[in-house]
Amino acid sequence: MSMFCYQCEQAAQGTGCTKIGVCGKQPDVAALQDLLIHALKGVSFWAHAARGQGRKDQEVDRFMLDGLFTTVTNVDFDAEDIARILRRAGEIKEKARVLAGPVAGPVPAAAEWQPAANLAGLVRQGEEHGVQDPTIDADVKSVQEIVIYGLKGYAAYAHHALTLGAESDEVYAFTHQALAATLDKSLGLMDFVNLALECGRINLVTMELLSQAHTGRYGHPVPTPVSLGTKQGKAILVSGHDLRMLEELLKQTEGKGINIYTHGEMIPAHGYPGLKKYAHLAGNFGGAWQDQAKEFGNFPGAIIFNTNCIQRPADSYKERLFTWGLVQWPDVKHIDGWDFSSVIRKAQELPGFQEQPGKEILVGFGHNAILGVADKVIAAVKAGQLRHFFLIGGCDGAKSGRNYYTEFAEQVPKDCVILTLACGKYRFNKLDFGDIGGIPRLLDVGQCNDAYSAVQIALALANAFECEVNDLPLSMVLSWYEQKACAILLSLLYLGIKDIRLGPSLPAFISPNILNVLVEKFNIMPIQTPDEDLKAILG
Ligand code: SF4
Ligand code: SF3
Repeated sequence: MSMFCYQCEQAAQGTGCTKIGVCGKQPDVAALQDLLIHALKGVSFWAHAARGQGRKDQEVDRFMLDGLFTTVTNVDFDAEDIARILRRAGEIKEKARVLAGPVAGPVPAAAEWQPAANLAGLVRQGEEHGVQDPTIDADVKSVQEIVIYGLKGYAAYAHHALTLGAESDEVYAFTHQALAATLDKSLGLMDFVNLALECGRINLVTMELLSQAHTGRYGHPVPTPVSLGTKQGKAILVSGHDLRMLEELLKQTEGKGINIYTHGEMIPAHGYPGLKKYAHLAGNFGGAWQDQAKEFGNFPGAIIFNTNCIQRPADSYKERLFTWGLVQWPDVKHIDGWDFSSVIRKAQELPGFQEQPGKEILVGFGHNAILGVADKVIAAVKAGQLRHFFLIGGCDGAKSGRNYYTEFAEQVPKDCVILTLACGKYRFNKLDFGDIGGIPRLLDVGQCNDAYSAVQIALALANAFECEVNDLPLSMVLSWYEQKACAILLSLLYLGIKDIRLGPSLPAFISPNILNVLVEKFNIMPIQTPDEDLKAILG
């Protein structure tokens, strides 16, 4: 059985995974995910038509977030679970069809799709609806996929926002419009280019919604030291991006002698007043996601994933591993809903940590915290003490070429400040960078979705210096891995940001012609060596 997937930076040979995913995705799961995208296009065909007549449905809209997020890299590896979502997609599509009523013109096959009766049948259907489609022009296909990956990316953020009770009709309307557009044979390249930029705008809307949901519930992040050491006591490790899930776990473990540790993209949680107030939010454990298999064996407690990036669990910790939300791995215990008692029981059975003091690193430099010291920052720039800002951020990953980001950060001259976000920061966030007149040289803005915060910082600086963002002494050196990074990149392009350096390699789904357009219009460029890039930026 073969497959084809090229949606992430790990795509085999830089072109696509064809036998098994480098991420561990099996061909049957790949086929089911392809079928899910096909099914979602069908749902959106009807939902978009219904919206044209002023009718919409909350269940249909919200289902789109679940469906799209399920297909993001390193989220759901469980064929049975995706089959369940597909059966649900069949029901939701019928609901949307009734909502739309009769439509003029041809009805595409995706809108007529019915789920096969069993898993094997669904896999066969999926194989007929793979990503590759020789009937579509290569450049159109490339931009269609860019749009779809952008949708997947912001669906993850919209999903987190919804967990906190925030949602936006604009996001749902665009999701349906864009997916329905991929079925419309009358549309051409420029239509999809415009949809891609609009996808970037909608991702900004979504990231803002999520940022407001986070700060509304937990307050604005404040600069906070995070311990890399351990506290005496039982332990639970939380990995992923979902702060609400962490909050519920903190509540349910209060006073039980269990300490909660953050992993990967959960580290910004320590900066939020509404989360740091829990004394048993003890510290951060391990590096970025790709190190989990070698690190989790050393964690003497229960471990739970609430979003990507999960990897094939090693036997050394599989039995104490849990998933929550949309994350699933075959034979790993899944928590449905908000009752974490089985995770707590597991932590209580395990030895936990001895006290081991460790280094502390600083988090919590969201836009509110940075803009709070904007006067100091601006004065330092005007006095020539602060020469340049570098935003070095994005996803981490397993490729050796990612050492670039460590070396780059180390080589940034002492009179420059580094802003960082997302899990790529683990390449350098434990190094000492010192400060410039009290301003730390490494400012951790937060999770990948806090790219919204970074944009706010850039806009405020541009305002203070009465210039455009592109004219600021600011350079973006980004790393990408999965589809949330695609959504963020589209947002930056929508904002007209130029000269972005992107690595460790360029996406396989960008066709040569589309790459030329990106280079011409936005001067986007692949990373070279830290030395060459720093020279090019600073002169
Ligand atoms: Fe390969 Fe990435 Fe697709 Fe996994 S998500 S199959 S690693 S391209
Ligand atoms: Fe990392 Fe998976 Fe993308 Fe939120 S945790 S940035 S890769």
